Amino acid sequence: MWLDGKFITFEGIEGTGKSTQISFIAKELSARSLDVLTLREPGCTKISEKIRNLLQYDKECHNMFPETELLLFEASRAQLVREVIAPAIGKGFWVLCDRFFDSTTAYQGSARKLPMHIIEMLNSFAAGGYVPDMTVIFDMDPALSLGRLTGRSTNLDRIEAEDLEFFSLIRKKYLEMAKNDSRFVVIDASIEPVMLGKNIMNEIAKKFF
Ligand code: Z5A
Repeated sequence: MWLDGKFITFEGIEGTGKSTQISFIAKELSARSLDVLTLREPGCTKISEKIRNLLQYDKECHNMFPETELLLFEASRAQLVREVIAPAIGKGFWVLCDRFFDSTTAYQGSARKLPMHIIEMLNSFAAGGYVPDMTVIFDMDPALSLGRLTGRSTNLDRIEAEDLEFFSLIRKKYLEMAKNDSRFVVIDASIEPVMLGKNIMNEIAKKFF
C-alpha cells in the first residue's frame, strides 16, 4: 500500500473492454475529487511509445524473438515507472494503468513459454519494487473478445494476430494468478458496459473507500 496515491492495474486479453472501463472509472474517481492519471503499457513516455511501435506495429520487426520481446516490454516499463508512475503516486494521484507486469507473466511467460524465474526477476527489476495495490482482471472467452476487435479493424498488430490457443493460455494464466493473490479481482467482462463499470467501481469501493 502507498501512503499517498493508489496504483490500480487492469489486465485481460484484448478486446475485453479495459480501455472503455478505465475511462469510466477515471471519471468516477475524479468526481470524488481524486487526482487521477490514466496510462497504458507499453507506452506513455517518449521512449516507451517508440518501444510500443517496435513491439506492435513496425513491419520490419515481425521476426522478433520472444527474448527480445520480453526485454522491450521491460524496458518500456522501466522508463514509465521512473518517469511517470513513481512521481505521480508520490504526489497522491490514483494511477490507473492499462496493463502492467502481470501482462508479461501471462503473455511472455505462459504464452511465449519463457522461463518464469527470469520473468519474475525482470518484472521486479523494471518495476523498481512498485506493485499494484489492486489488479482487475477482465475475464471472458477469447473467441468472443477477439471477435470485438475484428469489428474495430482488419489490421491486427503483431501480437493480436496470434491464434486462439495463445489467448486461451493467457486467460488461464490470469485466472491462476488470481487464485493465489488477494491483490487480484476477477470480473466477468462479457456483460454490457454500464453494468460492468458498476461492478468494477463496487470492487474499488470495497477495497479503498
Ligand atoms: N503485452 C505483452 O505481451 N506483454 C506485456 O508485458 C504488456 C503487453 C504490457 C498491448 O495491446 C499488447 O501488448 C497486448 C498485450 C501485449 N497484445 N495484444 N494483442 P494494446 O495496448 O494495443 O491493446 P490491449 O491492451 O490488448 O487492449 P485492446 O485491444 O485495446 O482492448 P481493450 O482495451 O481490452 O478493449 P476496448 O478497446 O475497451 O474495447 C474493445 C472493443 O469492444 C471496442 O470496440 C469496444 O467498443 C467494445 N466493447 C468494450 N466493452 C464492451 C462490452 N462490455 N460489451 C461489448 N462490447 C464492448
